[in-house]
Amino acid sequence: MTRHPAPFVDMTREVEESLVKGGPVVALETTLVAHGFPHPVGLETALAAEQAVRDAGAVPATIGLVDGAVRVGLTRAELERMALEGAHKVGPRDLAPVLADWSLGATTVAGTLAVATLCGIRHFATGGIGGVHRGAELGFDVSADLVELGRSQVCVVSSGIKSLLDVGRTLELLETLCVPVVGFGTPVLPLFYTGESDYEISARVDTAAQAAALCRIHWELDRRSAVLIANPPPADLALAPEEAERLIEGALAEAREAGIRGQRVTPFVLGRIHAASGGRSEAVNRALIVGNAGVAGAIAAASPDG
Ligand code: PSU
Ligand code: MN
Repeated sequence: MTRHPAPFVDMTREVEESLVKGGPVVALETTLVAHGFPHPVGLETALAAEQAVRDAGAVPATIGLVDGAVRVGLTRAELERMALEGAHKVGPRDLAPVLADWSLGATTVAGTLAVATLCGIRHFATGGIGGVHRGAELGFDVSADLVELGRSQVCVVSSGIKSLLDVGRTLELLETLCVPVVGFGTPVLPLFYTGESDYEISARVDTAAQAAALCRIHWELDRRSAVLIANPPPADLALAPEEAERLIEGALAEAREAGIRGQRVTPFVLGRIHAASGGRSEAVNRALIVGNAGVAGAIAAASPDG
């Protein structure tokens, strides 16, 4: 590990070298490792995502908080700790508190974007972004992912918006926050477990090179926001829309009954859906994360300055 100029940030040599040379680097988050899957699926998914980034010709930078430092590029042993030790779920507001008490922290999309920006990393892959939760007009549960997407110059590859959210309102807020939502080989918004939806999106690209060009133009126009690349889940594993909705409704009802609130909502609901679908939602979730990592790697590799 070498000490990065930003305080509290440790980068692996590999990541630092690639960044210094303007090479392709893809940030990966750890909340999905620690809270998105039962063990050992989270760990396996993280390792497969890193490999997909490498296969596409880029360097993976999996981010988490370990022993008072932000680590950019985790070792396998650290990833294992993330998956096993009940790491804190770390959004942007949690970075300082978790660093201050030296606990283990798994960064969300928002937390990871904050770190990527600090380090000058321009590409990032996840499963599905957070957004406006259903019922947020009463409960105010709107993910900090949206705030950071609105102010991070990062190309974010996800399988659209998690359909357990209020997708329409999330799209509205993304527009308000000046974030282009770009279909990757699709004219409609993928909904995480399903590739199809009735939501149209503002733009479409069909290749990594086109995505890279679009991002470059967005930032050359001095736009300070992210570009969201919406990549559908693999068709052979995707769930039927009606089935996905039924699973989501069931899991949200369970969450309400159990009084689950705040940061625990998303992990709880994903877990209940995995259980109720007999593992099929888990299989598509895992595959889409790895697919998104590959697409982010290809876009990074097609970008002139990583
Ligand atoms: N994508 C997945 N599984 C996940 C997540 C994304 O396939 O668990 C995580 C991301 O870290 C995202 C978080 O930031 O869910 C959203 O949490 P919340 O709704 O509490 O902001
Ligand atoms: Mn929330």
